[in-house]
Amino acid sequence: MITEQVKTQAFSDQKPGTSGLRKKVTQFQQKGYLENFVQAVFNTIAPCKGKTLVLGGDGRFYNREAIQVIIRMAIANGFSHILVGKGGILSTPAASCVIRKNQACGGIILSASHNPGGPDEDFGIKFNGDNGGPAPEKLTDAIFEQTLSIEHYQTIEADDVELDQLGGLQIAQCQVEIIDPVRDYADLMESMFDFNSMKALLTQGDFRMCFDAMHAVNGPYAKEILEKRLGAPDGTVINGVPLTDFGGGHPDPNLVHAHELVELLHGDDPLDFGAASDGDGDRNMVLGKAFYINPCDSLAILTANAHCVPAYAKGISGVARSMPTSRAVDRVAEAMKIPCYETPTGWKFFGNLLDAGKITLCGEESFGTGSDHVREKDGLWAVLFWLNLIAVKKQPASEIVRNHWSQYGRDYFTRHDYEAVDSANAKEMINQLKEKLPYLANHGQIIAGIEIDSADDFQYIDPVDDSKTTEQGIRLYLNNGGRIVFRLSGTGTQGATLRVYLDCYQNNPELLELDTQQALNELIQVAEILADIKLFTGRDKPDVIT
Ligand code: VG1
Ligand code: CO
Repeated sequence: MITEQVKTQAFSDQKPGTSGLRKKVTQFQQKGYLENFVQAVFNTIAPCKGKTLVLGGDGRFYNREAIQVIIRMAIANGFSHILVGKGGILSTPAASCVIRKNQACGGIILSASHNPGGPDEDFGIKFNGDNGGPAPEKLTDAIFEQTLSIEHYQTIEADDVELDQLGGLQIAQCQVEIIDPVRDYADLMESMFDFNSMKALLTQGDFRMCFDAMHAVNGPYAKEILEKRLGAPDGTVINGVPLTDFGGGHPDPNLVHAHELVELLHGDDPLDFGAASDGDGDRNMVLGKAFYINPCDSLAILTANAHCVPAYAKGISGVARSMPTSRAVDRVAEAMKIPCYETPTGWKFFGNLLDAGKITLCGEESFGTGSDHVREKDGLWAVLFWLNLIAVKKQPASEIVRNHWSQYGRDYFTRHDYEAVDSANAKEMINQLKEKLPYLANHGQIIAGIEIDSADDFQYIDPVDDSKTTEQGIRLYLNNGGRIVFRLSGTGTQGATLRVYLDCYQNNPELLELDTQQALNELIQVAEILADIKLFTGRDKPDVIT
């Protein structure tokens, strides 16, 4: 085999964001664009000789082409073993599982997660390390450095590998193995949850559910686990075939984009339980009968009830949530006398805490929940966790949530997204807020009748390796128990996306069932007065409210 050194031009825009490098497909199709980034990854983790690499993606447009390019490059760079999901498919949590199970040095996951797919839409690539988790900032910074000065990449001349046939193929020093993308993951799930009780729930009573895979990667996983192993009726999984453009939709499991599912949980003959996951299978939305479960509440409830699940029956060591996530889980941790960590947005910040055994469960407001079983958030895992709770507690989802609120109080939470706004204006808005911080923090300002207790720009020092991450969002604490957070998204591919997070605690038993937007209305006013959102975004309302 002859390794080719291909001369290439560096690109200046390959800095990974919250979760890998995400760009328009057309950008990835530029000559050398994908190759440069992949070579930068290999240079950073070198030497690759003799190591195992896991490779797969969410099946979106350009997935298969990119996989062929990466296989050739991985062989040229000296890997001795490449594990590729059949059809180029691996959900993000399954990739994490496969990396860990096979002691791989890491994996490359091709996904832009919840962003739409197709020739004019988004593509993405991220590297996960040997713990199965997203590369920490040290590593993504080093990869970015490499992309700035790269001059060559290495590849070989070889035919495309047949991705749709299980089995191994020796190419030069490397064994390329096409693996079942579902089996290891499904086995792991079966080892963690009370499948007997769940099977009884799904087959013996009148409980009816639906899982919306949104034509994204989780279809085959959900069919195997829910329909085959747990015996749910055929058709329980809808939109179960992964499509390169996700059927034209946004594979983002929220009330706006998963409307087909939402309709099945309402109306004359609503189902008992519904769930959906995103493009790469790491996010989840869970719904009870005509009842929405906020992801912040979900994390708190899973924590409070973890003892009902065999994998956590012996207890949990601690929990973590991303900063913008509501403080509902903090209240549970306090009652359980376990530590609760507050991290910046993005799963990469949970890795050290999980590896060090400081936490067992963690989550984000953005429909991400997970545990130490892998090092990624895990959509189907969260759905199975809820089914396990419903089965053993013998209560509908809504009752589990209401009981939780009556015990701990309720943290009303909402996120307002202003998508694809002008980047300069968005930055200017955040800068203005930063300038106001010293004043807001010290002067007990009263805005729209609410006093501000404190304000800061969130920074995080990792308790395991002391690495410091700054400028992670402007947060304001109000003396009515409310909190407002402003930050710019790190996953968008067009302009800037402003996220405004609002939450407020309520423990008056009479006020636990309010409409969320109404409950948070005062805070919404304060956010507008403080930040001039309408002016800077040019929008009179958010594009997406979750
Ligand atoms: C968003 C979410 C964040 C999540 C990230 C990746 O990031 O807010 O909580 O970890 O997406 O999720 P941002 O920077 O756009 O706010 V996934 O499922 O898109 O990999
Ligand atoms: Co995702």
